[in-house]
Amino acid sequence: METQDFFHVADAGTVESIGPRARVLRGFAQEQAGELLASIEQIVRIAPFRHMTTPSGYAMSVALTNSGSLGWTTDRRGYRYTADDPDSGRPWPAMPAVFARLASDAARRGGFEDFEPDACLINEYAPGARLSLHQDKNEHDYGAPIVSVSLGMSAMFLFGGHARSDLAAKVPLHHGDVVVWGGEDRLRYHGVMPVKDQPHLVLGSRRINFTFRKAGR
Ligand code: MD6
Ligand code: FE
Repeated sequence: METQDFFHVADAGTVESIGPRARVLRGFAQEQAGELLASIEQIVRIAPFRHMTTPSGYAMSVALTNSGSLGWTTDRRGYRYTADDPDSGRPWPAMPAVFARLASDAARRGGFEDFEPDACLINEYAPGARLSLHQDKNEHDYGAPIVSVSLGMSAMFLFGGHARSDLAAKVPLHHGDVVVWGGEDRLRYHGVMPVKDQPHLVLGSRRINFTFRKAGR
């Protein structure tokens, strides 16, 4: 047992509704965390974390990489999914079976059957890194949900509405928590507040988040 998780053990297994079709599955990925981190180590050997540039010319404070047949990227030309890592010109590393199974199991628990992700975006946060309010709308089909897994340091997730100016709920996410959303909530604005430096016993001063999507056809 990790001491920082001690305070979250009580809620492991509980499900919180943050929208009609949006759920936080507390601790859902806790048992698999070690396996997930070992897989990430393999992935970043092939496709290292990097700070991508947004279309407006800023370097993202979050570092990212991908696994799966499609990977999300951004540069001066815009946001898109690509089959190849633009840094290496080679395909993104395959999605490990353990990832795909976790995503599908979590989706079912969150009310979405038959989720088969083809993309896993992996975000790495150092203290101070943040993600401004955005919609996930580069995917081909909004019928599939998104499954988001948090590991390492805790973060305050912002869950807004369908307009950027809508008031956003603050949802703390801890090591092992999984968020599932889709349906009428699929395009809600969301983001992450600057991550505070409260080191995690396994990951230290890092937060890792992966979001699973069905990006292609
Ligand atoms: C993060 N997550 O938690 C960033 N997007 O680090 C996302 O942007 C996100 O958690 C769509 C669905 C769930 C998410
Ligand atoms: Fe997102």
